[in-house]
Amino acid sequence: MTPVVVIPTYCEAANVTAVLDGVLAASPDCDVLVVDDNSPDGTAARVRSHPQFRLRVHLLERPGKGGLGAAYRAGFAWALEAGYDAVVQMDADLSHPPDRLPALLEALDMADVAIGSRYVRGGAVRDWPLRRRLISWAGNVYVRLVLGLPVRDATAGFKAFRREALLRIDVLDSVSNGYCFQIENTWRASRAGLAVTEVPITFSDRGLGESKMSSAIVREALLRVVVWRWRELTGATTAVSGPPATEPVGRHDAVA
Ligand SMILES: Nc1nc2c(ncn2[C@@H]2O[C@H](COP(=O)(O)OP(=O)(O)OP(=O)(O)O)[C@@H](O)[C@H]2O)c(=O)[nH]1
Ligand SMILES: [Mg+2]
Repeated sequence: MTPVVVIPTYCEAANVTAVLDGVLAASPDCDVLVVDDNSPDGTAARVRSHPQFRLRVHLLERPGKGGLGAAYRAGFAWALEAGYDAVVQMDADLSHPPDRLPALLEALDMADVAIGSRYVRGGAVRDWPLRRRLISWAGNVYVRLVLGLPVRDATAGFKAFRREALLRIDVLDSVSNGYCFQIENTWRASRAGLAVTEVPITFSDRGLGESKMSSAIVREALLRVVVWRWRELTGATTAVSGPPATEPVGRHDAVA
């Protein structure tokens, strides 16, 4: 299985080289795709100057800041087109530990989607002030209750998908822009009946650079979650088309 790690960046010049080095060292089979939205701080130039550029490190440049969801959709489309069997999504700010990549990818032997989870046994959050912890905890409770998701970390952003899983959840048709994108795909995977597993990770606060989190991003998530549930209850929509899967969609490949 050849995996690719998709990393969206906006003004991550201070972090991007370290995250690339971390990923390449942690998982010798992995390629990396950075999706940069014309960062004014020269993030793309740092990627181009990486010794593995055009070998294991690739760069997709977009004309301007279009949101995390749109960047991931562009990156996933590139990865699917390129034929990768597994796709990992990961932040560039070193909040997601590259050394958990092998565990995440290994989990895809038995599951369609593997979530790097802060809230299962063995998972943790490091360096976050109490206020951030409470917001994250409350956000998770809200999402899990409203959408009824059977996972502990419903807002996680460090995830691995089997190729078939991305196709199954119609990921390119997802609609969220901000961090709601994370929730949307977990919801789509759950509703499609995919096998979703959680792998413990220790999440660290970003050390360098600025957060892109905003009240608009939080509002988008609060609102969309309620609208999705409302539409489900009124029969107006389902997350994905087609019947639910009864076993991991990629399982046969995994054991073959
Ligand atoms: N390409 C692209 N990347 C983005 C955009 N917004 C955020 N990102 C990247 O998405 C990842 C997550 O963004 P963060 O600002 O760390 O947001 P967060 O992790 O939800 O919030 P913090 O906990 O405050 O760090 C980082 O790698 C960002 O550089 C965007 O509009 N375009
Ligand atoms: Mg972050």
